[in-house]
Amino acid sequence: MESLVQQIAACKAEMEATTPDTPELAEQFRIRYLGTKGVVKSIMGEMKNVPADQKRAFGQVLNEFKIFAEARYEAILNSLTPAQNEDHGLGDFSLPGTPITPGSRHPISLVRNNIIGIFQRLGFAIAEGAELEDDWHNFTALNMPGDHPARDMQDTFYIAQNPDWLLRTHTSSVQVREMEKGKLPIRIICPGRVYRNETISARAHCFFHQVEGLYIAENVSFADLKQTLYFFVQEMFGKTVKVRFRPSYFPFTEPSAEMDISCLICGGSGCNVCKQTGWVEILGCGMVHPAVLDKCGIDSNKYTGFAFGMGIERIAMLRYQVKDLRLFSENDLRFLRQFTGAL
Ligand code: 2NM
Repeated sequence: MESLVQQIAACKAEMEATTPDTPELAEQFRIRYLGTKGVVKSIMGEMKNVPADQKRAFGQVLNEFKIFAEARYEAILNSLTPAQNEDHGLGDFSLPGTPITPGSRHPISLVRNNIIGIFQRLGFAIAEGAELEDDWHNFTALNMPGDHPARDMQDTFYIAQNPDWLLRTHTSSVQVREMEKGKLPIRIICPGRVYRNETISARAHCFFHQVEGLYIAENVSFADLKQTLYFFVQEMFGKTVKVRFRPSYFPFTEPSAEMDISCLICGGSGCNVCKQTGWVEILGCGMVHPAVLDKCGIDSNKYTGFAFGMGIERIAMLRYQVKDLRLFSENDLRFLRQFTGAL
């Protein structure tokens, strides 16, 4: 123990006498005294040879020595000039950083969240699924067999390795999967990206975003469909909005309809947004076709349901008066920054 105390004293003196004046020398100092194979560690290792009755006292000496060594190293670092200490050829680290401007939600996300929120308040749950689908869930289960003309209108992208696989053309495929689970009633809202093989223009793209809804239970009627969608547009566009339903056709619903709202721009008097009609189309809807229910394993004698689908881009274009759909997928910050704080 006596010799160890002497060793420590000598080591302290040595440390005080060394004055490394470059970062490299300071690092050498650290390695020699404080490194994993350094002097401090090796003297610490002597603890095991100290007689039991002296361990306590020696422990204190050792601890004080370690603190001394660390303080000495700290002092050496501080004595280096700021440039030596901080500039590793990368500039002056004491300068303020480049500010990072906070981002904002994408307008499609804003509108999607808004739509989802309204239906959630009506008791709809969110259901999501894969963008890569098989023929059955995207087409056949929805009353669109291989030779159906509606397939031309929803031409999509097929996967070369397996002709049964494709990029979904609507989120109805998620609804088919929910129906197949067989748990009723079903009240779901399905947001997501969908694909169509279209020539790209200001009004069409090879992908867009959709929200589809589905409600299946006993005694669900077309009146339920109309009232639900009327509530939705009042929440979305304000209480003064008017609606109209026009008969339409979808293979998966019967009857089917298209819903228009009174033009938000001119209030119905006629402008170029509504093409002088006073009305703008916002979604398609209908009563789920009994053949679709049966294909999905639901007893069409017991259950009825309604479904609807809308394009988020379309609603966002109306809400923000965006004239070209391509702006939503170009990632131009001059466009996207305009939605900071929107909604
Ligand atoms: C629409 C319009 C009308 C629809 C139908 C179904 C399902 F799975 F229940 F058959 N899902 N979505 C539907 C009905 C979608 O979009 C314009």
